[in-house]
Amino acid sequence: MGSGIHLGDPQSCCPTETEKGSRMEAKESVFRRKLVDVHGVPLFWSIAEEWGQVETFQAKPDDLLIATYPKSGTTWVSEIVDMIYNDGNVEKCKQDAIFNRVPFMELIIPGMSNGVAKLGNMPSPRLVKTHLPAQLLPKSFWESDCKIIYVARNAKDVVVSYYHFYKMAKMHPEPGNWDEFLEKFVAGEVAFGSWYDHVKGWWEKKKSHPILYLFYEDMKEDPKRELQKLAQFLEKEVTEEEANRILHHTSFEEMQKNPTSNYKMMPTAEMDHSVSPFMRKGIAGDWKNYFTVAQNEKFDKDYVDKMKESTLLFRMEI
Ligand code: PPS
Repeated sequence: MGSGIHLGDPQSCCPTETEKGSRMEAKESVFRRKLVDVHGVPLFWSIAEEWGQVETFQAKPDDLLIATYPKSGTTWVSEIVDMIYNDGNVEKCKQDAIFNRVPFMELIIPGMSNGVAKLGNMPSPRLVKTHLPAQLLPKSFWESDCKIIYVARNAKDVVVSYYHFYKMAKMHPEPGNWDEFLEKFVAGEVAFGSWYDHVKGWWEKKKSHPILYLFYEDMKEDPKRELQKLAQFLEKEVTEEEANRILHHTSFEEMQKNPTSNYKMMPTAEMDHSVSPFMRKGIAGDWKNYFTVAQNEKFDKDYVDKMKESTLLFRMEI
């Protein structure tokens, strides 16, 4: 199913004023649209329209999937894994933006981005990013027995990070104010659905599939230990010297100033860093600067209820 939205040929020169106007209109119409339900999960309208392409995505046995709920450390772990794959060679990793080295599989924005097509043109072994909940993952990943890394982050820091991201990344609907966004998050009415279902769903899948389940807070606490876990899972030798180089290159400070990892190579129309930078704070516990006492109490009460049947434990600070 096509969307019918065409942004024109980016190569063509000298558009007339009318063409310029209609391009702008088309561009604007891509953004800030309502989420659309796909099998019970709210997704960007264009992913929903092109769901057939995503569902039939052909994974290969040597694909490595990095799965996360949004704002949980996807970019961080992607950069670490890419460094491991490239034997700690910083220059190789700096050859392209992280969103090209680790394509976002299901992200389809007409005329702008198509993760399925991007991956189709990529040589193996491929690194693949997804935010899909486990039940929506294309079945070829399970059939091909792909290795999967899942990164989870505590819900309170996720919602704060997501609120800022909603404001700067225009594929999302308008977030409303902080209180309104928090309500939507708790109700699972945000892109990629319920955080609670996401982390629990992938935790369950771990029982039957090779999944390395990592926590953002553990990575903050002891990045070297978590790097070793990653290397072991990927069956890659990482020397002490390589490990130190990887840890330096993937520190928040380095990634924040690296244009190939800080998302500044993304068009401003899609992500406006002047509203809020993608690499915002990179800490655990920032939620304390946003939650009021009343919001926190309400959130905690609901959290206990939603997470009561799970053995998953999160640290809200370190
Ligand atoms: S996305 O858009 O869902 O793929 O975002 P994602 O990469 O999952 O999450 C973005 C948050 O991760 C922080 N980040 C880091 N924290 C610590 N160290 C490093 N190296 C690092 N890289 C990215 C980033 O700052 C976002 O969190 P907040 O809390 O907004 O700062």
